[in-house]
Amino acid sequence: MVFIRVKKVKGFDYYYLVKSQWDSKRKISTQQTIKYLGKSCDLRIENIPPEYKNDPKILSLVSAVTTMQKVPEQTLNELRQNVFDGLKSGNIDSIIRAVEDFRESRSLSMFYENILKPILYEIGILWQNNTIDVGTEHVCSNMANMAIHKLTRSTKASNNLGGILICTPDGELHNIACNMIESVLLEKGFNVLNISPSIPTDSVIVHMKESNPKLVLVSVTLRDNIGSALRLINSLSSRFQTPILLGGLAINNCSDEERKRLESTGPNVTLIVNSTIDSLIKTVKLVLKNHPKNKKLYE
Ligand code: B12
Repeated sequence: MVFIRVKKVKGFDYYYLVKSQWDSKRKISTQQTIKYLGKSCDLRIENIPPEYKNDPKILSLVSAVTTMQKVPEQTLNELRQNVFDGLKSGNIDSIIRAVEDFRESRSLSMFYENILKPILYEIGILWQNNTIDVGTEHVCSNMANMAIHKLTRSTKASNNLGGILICTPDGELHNIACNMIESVLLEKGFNVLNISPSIPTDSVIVHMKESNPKLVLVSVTLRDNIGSALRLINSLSSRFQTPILLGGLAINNCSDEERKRLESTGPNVTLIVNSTIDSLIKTVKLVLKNHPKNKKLYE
């Protein structure tokens, strides 16, 4: 599997093209840097070695980054500042006003990926440094969820597109990413059941039985919840053959050993590392297309 790894140094993103391989002798997965791609603002498709240029995940990231490169950094920073101010002051109308133009000329997923996500990451740093208090962090995250809700224009779901169940492991209260992913999937006409955040594994099983989804997305944010995620996917994959995609901050940052343990729970479990929402949507379509019941629908 080839993917682009992001390293943040002094506020700038640097990209590396990385290959993840399973070493069957040592029983670990190893990661080898294929190429250093430089600063995100310098990323070009020409920098990608020819053999990886058609990889959907790589294409999607390069396309998202290069489209954003066309928006002047100053415009992006002003928008981020407006949205951040709206989140802190609880002014939902100002957030929606600030976003509408961007959303029309770009896309909702780009707003989430390039504006809202970096603000939330920044909020995490400010909270960690005690620059903002917990109350402000809560106001911001509640407002982020409200904005996502207001921005979601669901397209009439075709009953055949989906259904997708989104959940987090027991104990995981972070669900803004789940709501963003749900929002984009709804906009694209998928049937989605978002049962995040934290519910007991038994409840997830009940919902699986009731809704019979064709795909499950599990989002894990806290490092401490890797164990809980492991128990959840173990339990799901021993009962259902439904494909499970596992992602989120904790998955992006987990060790090779943890990754291997998660992946070895079952053949239907796939870890998605550092993917954008757009490339996740492509993966979702691909998984659903390969689902025996859907072959005709997605051809
Ligand atoms: C908002 C927030 C909260 C809110 C959450 C509200 C809510 N409804 O979600 C509240 C206040 C509840 C909270 C609580 C806590 N939090 Co908090 N929180 C955050 C914050 C600021 C933003 C999270 C967020 O929404 N990010 C934006 C989303 C869009 O990014 P993302 O999750 O990475 O998702 C992207 C990808 O990862 C991917 N993705 C996500 N899910 C999936 C799933 C699949 C299948 C795929 C393919 C991809 C994918 O797609 C998304 C878009 O690109 C982060 C800071 C940060 N860096 O994220 C801290 C942070 C996550 N929290 C942290 C901590 C420590 C806590 C607490 C333990 C604090 C405490 N002492 O109480 C509690 C734990 C609560 C719990 N049991 O879960 C730490 C985690 C550190 C760690 N190593 O695990 C962080 C990183 C802050 C920090 N800098 O230290 N938090």
